[in-house]
Amino acid sequence: MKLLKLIAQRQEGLKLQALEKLIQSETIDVTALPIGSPQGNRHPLMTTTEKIVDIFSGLGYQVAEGPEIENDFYNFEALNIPENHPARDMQDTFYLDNDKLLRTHTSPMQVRIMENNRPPIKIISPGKVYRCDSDITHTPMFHQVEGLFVDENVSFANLKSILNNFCIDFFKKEIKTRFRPSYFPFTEPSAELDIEWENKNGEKKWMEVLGCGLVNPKVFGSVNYDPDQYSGFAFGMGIERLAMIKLGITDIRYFYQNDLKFLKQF
Ligand code: 2U9
Repeated sequence: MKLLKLIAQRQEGLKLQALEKLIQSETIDVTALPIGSPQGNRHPLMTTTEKIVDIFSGLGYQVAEGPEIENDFYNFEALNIPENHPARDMQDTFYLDNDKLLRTHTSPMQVRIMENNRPPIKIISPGKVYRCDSDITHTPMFHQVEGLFVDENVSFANLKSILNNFCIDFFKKEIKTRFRPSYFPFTEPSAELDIEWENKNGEKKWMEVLGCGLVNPKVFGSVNYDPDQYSGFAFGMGIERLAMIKLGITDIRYFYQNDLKFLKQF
């Protein structure tokens, strides 16, 4: 009798053990990643923009973003680009009607900020811009970051120092830079910044990286700043161009084709 009881108890125990094992093996981890599904990664234009914004944020620049549809005043007039200037040509600008257009640079946002604030102004403006242009280094839409610093006694030396440090931080090397005289209606004097960069064959070449200059006093006139009291510097860079130099990409169109073989390399 005692033996039968012990066998029954043991059988009950084994059944419970088997049930426990079954429950364990059927547990579903709802947080587990599906086996073998491809993982995404950040787009190289995204990481490049973030790196640039990070560098300038660390120097106290505020990010200012704004509308992609602009009007003639903010995109051209306020920036000393007069009515008959070639940049306004129908071939370059996408007009929506007589006054509305797709912004050709992010500068209009900086005009809006100046209009509503007094110096010191220290902003960077990242975003999409549009120009009627298409080949291996140009697309009708591309991305820019522009910067603006306005205060009393801002000099070209301040601009050179900020941009030299930016290049060292962005390209992660002690690289050589040079400033070449240039022309933009919204800056005077104006310059382009080149870096010395080694191409795939190991040859050193000067590569144009960005444009810059001291804010043209006429631009201060458009926002009622006294050009005798304030000065400022501004710069603008194409993000696709910087990403192409840094990552060794030869055709701008790769950025927009969503080809995983391209995107997975970064
Ligand atoms: C204000 C006043 C001045 C912004 C600037 C450049 C020089 C420049 C180009 C770089 C490559 C455009 O993307 S690109 O084709 N930009 O060279 N941009 S100075 O100057 C400003 C901006 C705002 C109120």
